[in-house]
Amino acid sequence: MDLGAITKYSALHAKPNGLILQYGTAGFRTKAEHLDHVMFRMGLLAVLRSKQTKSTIGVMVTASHNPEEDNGVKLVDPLGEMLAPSWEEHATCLANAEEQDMQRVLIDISEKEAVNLQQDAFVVIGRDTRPSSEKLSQSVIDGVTVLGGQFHDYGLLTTPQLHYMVYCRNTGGRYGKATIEGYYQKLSKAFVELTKQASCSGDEYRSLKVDCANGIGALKLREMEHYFSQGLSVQLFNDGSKGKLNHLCGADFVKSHQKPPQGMEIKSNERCCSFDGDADRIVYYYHDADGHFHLIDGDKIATLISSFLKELLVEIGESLNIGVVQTAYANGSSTRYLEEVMKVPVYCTKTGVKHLHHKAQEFDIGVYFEANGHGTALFSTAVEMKIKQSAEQLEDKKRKAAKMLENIIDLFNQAAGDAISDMLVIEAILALKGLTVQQWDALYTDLPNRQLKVQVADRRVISTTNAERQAVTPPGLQEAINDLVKKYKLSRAFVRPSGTEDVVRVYAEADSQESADHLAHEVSLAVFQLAGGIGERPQP
Ligand code: G16
Repeated sequence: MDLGAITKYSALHAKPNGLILQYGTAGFRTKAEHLDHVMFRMGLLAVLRSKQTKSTIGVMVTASHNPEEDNGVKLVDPLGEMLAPSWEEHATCLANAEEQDMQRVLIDISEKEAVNLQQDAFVVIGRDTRPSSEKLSQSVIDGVTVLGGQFHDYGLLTTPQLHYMVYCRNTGGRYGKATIEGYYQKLSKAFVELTKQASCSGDEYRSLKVDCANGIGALKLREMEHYFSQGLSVQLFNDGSKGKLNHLCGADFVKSHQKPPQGMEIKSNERCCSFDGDADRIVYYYHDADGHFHLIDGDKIATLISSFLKELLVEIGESLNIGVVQTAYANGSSTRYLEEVMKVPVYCTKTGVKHLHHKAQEFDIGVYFEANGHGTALFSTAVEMKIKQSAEQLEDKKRKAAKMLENIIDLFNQAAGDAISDMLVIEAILALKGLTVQQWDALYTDLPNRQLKVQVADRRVISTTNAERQAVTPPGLQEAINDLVKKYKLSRAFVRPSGTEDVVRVYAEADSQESADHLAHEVSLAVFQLAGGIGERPQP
């Protein structure tokens, strides 16, 4: 380690005095102007992690669903997963070290993690379309090079594409080719193979409107569309040509406001979807004949996918264990439907893909989705091998189902939730099953719900337990929520500090929209009073 060079370069990426940041739900996120030092230091950390794991590590510069002025960074571990928890702690220590302590912290991490500093390191970097991203990714590169790491800068990528690249590189190409072409070809080939089997391939199944949140998803979908156009034609909206990133559009806006994005004209019963700013989330929606808006969120996506996978397994004659993983935000109706109608075990974890992904790995087939549209399906290596064999050996009808499953496995991005990959999976399933968007929506009826945000002086005063469904601190808050919930039928509410924005999130559901709205508002007031609310009191 050339400590002199590190000190010299670090001074060029100096930390603002007193700024403390936390590696949160999906890495560091805050105003872009506060992140230069964090980027440089994450470049350093990625090199150490690469040396330790003897693998390629990814660094993604994005703040996903956050406003355009924000930015963020997260590290991607060898198999395309989120960074291991102990390294998240190192990331927080390194990002917050004052200049004079940087060297000591770097040495401490290397010693604690037994990093062989002589080992080579390789880091791949991707970034979203935010105006600040290019310069910030250059700071990551500075960090990588000053510690002697090699790197490949992929430039503009969706977050899940970077996860895919890391996974491919560390599995000797078995998962796919670590190029953007490789990604397009792998997914499109599987999609076209699947849709060829669909008996319902009329216009209704062939066209889809996509709101790209004015983000990277538009660029990448445009590059990719001709690869799969045989099976699907996409019409892009909010493609970044005029609007602001995530502003009044995108998956987070549509899900939290329960209304369509601006900039998209929707005819009745037309199938539409929205990506978020870095294309790792997707939600679907449509307007019915009476002009009512219907949202199909991550819970219904998980239901569609897991029921299709279950049907294929029955046809093949395999009894494998499928599990569905959700978070506290999952609509009560979805959990009930999965458990009682589909007879699939459902598990609840804390918010954050890393928690869901980890749990889903426990099953032969693990389907995980957050209600906000972030998710994918994971298949164990044994399952993948078994299905490949079945696709070659079984007799006709079973072989066809096994072949389908083989293609579905290829179509999922198993490294991370991926809006493009999920969109193609959903479109293929709808076409194969001959389901309209209304029929899909009718699987069950969501309980009316509402999500709100509350500003407090320090959101860390709220701590939770039981997969974030209960507040432990501040004292009295959970009791207040319990009392409020009792006032409404079929109701449930919880609060948790966001890991990506400086807010406390409030979720409530009940038997009517009015009740859900009231309950969410009352819980917001309780948070404001008991957890140090700042600014204006929450308004109904
Ligand atoms: C990130 C995480 C998601 C999480 C979301 C909101 O999404 O990857 O798992 O649901 O933040 O997290 P929080 O409620 O803690 O702010 P994205 O799409 O912004 O990367």
